[in-house]
Amino acid sequence: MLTLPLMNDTTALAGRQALEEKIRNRTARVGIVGLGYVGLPLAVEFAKAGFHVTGIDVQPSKVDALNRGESYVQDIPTSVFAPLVASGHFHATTDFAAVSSLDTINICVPTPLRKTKDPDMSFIVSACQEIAVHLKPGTLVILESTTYPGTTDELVLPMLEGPDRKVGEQFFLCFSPERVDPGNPVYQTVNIPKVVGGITPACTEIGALFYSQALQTVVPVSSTSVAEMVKLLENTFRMINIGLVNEMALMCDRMGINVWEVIDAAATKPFGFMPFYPGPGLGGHCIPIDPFYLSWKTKQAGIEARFIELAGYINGQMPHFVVDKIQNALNEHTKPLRGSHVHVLGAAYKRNIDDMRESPALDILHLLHQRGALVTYSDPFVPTLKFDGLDLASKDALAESARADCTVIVTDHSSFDYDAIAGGARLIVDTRNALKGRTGKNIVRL
Ligand code: SAJ
Repeated sequence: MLTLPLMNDTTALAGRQALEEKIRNRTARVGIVGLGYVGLPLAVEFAKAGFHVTGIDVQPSKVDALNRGESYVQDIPTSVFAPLVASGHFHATTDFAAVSSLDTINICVPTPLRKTKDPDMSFIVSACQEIAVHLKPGTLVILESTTYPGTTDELVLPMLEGPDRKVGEQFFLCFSPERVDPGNPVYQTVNIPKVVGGITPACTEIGALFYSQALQTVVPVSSTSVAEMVKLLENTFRMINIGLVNEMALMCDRMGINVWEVIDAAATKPFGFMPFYPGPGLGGHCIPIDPFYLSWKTKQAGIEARFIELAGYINGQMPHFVVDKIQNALNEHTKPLRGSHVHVLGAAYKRNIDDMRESPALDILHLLHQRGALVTYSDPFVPTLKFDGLDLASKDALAESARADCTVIVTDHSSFDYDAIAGGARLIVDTRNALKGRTGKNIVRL
């Protein structure tokens, strides 16, 4: 007489084989939860590969725009997206009941930090609560949101597993770090190697099979924790090296050495060195945030992430350093900061994009305003700005720089005419070396 476990094994194997077949012949119904700068490009790649993709988002305005064939993500032109909607390869909904008809689900929701620098897992938890209600047997679930090692195993798995839903048998669970670099002209979702690790070997194999249908390179790893840690190493590496060069900038400033020249010369070393550049602070939704997911978790494991804490402190000090530099530069022109007109060039957190998240420009504008300066700004990607109760509109860069007592380059958008600006500005503080080798009594560099 067959015992139940054998029966279950057979059923589970059949379920796995059925899912693999649907993935291979691209009849699997793909679901993407969270249609932002990560989820939408991923949805587009699978729709392009011939899958039927259902996007699920909690914001009706996003769902409505997408169902009209309109893309709001910089890297996905509407001209590319609209045909996928028209052909029926993509549709969006706010209704998680759609999960019951899906074979694969990628979770691409935000993982911000709370004010206390603790991870905010609320987006992942609410997505998993909704998925758990509708998840059908034989489904592949992949978490992509950047998070601390152990999240998939300790938080997501218990929310999805149940008495008749065992991971690796009745459903499959992986972690795969998102590596989207918004605005990158060379690396986009399709050609960025995709790391994926599962709770069980079967999960990893199915996760790798899934991504290989739409993406060029897949990198399977042995567990979800390894995959979670890969992403944190990548971005912690970046954050700490930026902290290092920012500290070098502080040292060089004190010693009267041009840090930009030092870095450019060091970068001639063809091995064993990778240039990073000082700046006005650390912005964005990844680099300033992700490392603190790691340090929060390591604290629980009883080990201090000292490099992360130190780099976080140094990077966090850069806006103050920049405003002190502005104040000292004005002082050299016998002008107090209070009452002086300071014009900020560039508000977004990095060049040639419109993203304001964690932008150091906001810290600099706040500090200038707090110290009594009259602040204006120019940013072709950011038409209006609200801070400290002020409601500013972007001004013409050339005209306003010529009027201001001091102009400060905070974000070096390519569209600024730096020669003309430097030629017309009374005083210019360059925090990005945007003026390169240009010299002049009116130019002060970080
Ligand atoms: N920054 C510096 N000095 C540097 C590099 C960056 O001050 O040498 C500043 C930027 O101005 C910005 C912040 O750091 O304020 C973050 O810049 P970023 O170039 O790291 O750009 P992000 O935030 O878009 O980071 C993304 C990340 N991608 C993912 O997490 C998937 C990161 O892993 C990429 O390495 C990075 O893009 C990239 O290389 O452009």
